[in-house]
Amino acid sequence: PKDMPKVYLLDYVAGNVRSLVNGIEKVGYTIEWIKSPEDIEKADKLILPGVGHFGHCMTQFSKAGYLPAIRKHIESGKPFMSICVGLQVLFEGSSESPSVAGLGFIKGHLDRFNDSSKSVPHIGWNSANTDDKQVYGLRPSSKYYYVHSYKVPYVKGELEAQGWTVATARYGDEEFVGAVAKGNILATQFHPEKSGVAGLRVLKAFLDGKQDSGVAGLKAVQEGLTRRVIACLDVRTNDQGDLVVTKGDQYDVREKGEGGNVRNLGKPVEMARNYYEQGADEVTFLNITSFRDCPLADLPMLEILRRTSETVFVPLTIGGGVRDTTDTDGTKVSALQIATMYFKSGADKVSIGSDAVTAAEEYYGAGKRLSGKTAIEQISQAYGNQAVVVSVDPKRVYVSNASETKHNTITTTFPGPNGESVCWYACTIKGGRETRDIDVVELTQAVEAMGAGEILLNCIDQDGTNSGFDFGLINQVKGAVKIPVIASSGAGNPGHFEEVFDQTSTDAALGAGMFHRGEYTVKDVKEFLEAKGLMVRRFES
Ligand code: 1PR
Repeated sequence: PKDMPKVYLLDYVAGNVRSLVNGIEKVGYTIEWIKSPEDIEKADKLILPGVGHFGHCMTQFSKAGYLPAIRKHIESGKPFMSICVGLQVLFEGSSESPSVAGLGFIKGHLDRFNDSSKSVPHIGWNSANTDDKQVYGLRPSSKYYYVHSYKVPYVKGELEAQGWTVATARYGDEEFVGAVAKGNILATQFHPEKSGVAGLRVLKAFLDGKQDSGVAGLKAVQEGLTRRVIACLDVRTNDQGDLVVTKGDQYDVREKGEGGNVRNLGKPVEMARNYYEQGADEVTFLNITSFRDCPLADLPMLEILRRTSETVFVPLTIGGGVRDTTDTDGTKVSALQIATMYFKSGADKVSIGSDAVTAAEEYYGAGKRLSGKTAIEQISQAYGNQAVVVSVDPKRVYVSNASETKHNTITTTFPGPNGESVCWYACTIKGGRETRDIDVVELTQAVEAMGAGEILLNCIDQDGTNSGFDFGLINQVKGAVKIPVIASSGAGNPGHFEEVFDQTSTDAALGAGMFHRGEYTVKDVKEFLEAKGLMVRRFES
């Protein structure tokens, strides 16, 4: 695409910039990477992608000598856009890194969301409400994808007095800045490249220089964070060697009967795209075999991510095999290196299963001391907590009463084989094949301390049963941690999604089999929730 107009992107970030590149190309522009401060002078339109930590981001800029060139670009009046941490560094400072000064283009400081009554990080689809102003394609009826723990509190009139137009969002009782614009500058706390068609519209409006292209004069139809609905694809090679989407019953993915084949429910890239077009708020791929016989650089999952991120503009999570390992040629490869390959290929988050359980056991073994060496710690330090999901595969262990075990028990509505009503949830590894002596409360608290940003909470007993989620399990984990929890396993119809949002305080809900078998679409679920008065993001085309 040589004849397309160019956009310059600063090449400093870790994290997923592939989606931003894909988004920019999708709206008709081409990318040029800035590799040194001198390159910035060549830029007409400059974009600062932003992922991760405030202090880390500022330090990277200043070490590489970018700060004067960025300032000069902004002051020259040439188009400048910054995203997420890119917005944050335009302010004076952040409580995330109190000793590091921001660029100070905008007066104000960031602080952390209050987690006393809500999950932090703030993850999901929220508004960017511009009131009576038009701002680069923003619409009050649209929702945009946010993922962050720190925010600029919104105080009416303060930024406006400095000449900024502000778009706001609300999380619980906190109102914060979703986007700001003035003259040549647009900065968004949300990720336009992950916000579906609504986000691409903002990118295009910026690149086309159409500041006054939004919809004004309306209040956001409904303010606040929407109910997140996630589609999950378990992927593995079948007996013919093809990579297929499969789905187990209680983790058994083979057809019943003699010589049962691995269930083949379709092709990963096509299915992900369908779910995106039905309105899935995120798509998760779990590589449930680890493709051990192939060099890591050729992992088939990498190609799946690259192709999916070309057409799916919502967050992508990839799990399976994220751990320190040895490559086919004998070289050692760290979990962080594997995660890096996934992020470069278009993933926004990696999900860690078995390795998280082992790490938690070691954490308790060492008297709750962090080693700094676990995959969770290393990946969250490099890419931010929001990039690390821990996938939990628990199984019920029934006891006749709570005093029989040292583990955290609940009273369950699913009676045991001898009519027991008390159980604890044992964590498993290796796809449920091995049960460990650690419960879900212990595990999730340990991984939260290590820096995990979200919990993907499966339940082996419910998986593939289409009989609904395990509310007792979900509430037990929600009561144990502050990070968001995704409820998984057992969804069989749209009503189950309504129930889980009603009966638990889960932050998101995930379905697999009911979508793959074509029984219901993601759109059916969203429409059902909306009819019941729950706020959802509608797919825009
Ligand atoms: O241990 O870091 O290599 O990660 C392996 C990952 O693969 C883990 O996230 C683990 O949950 C997953 N996994 C391993 N084996 C299986 C299997 O099914 N044999 N699948 C498996 C887990 C469970 C859910 C499923 C929900 C919803 N899949 O993700 O999608 O239960 O299903 P439903 O709505 O149809 O009930 P590592």
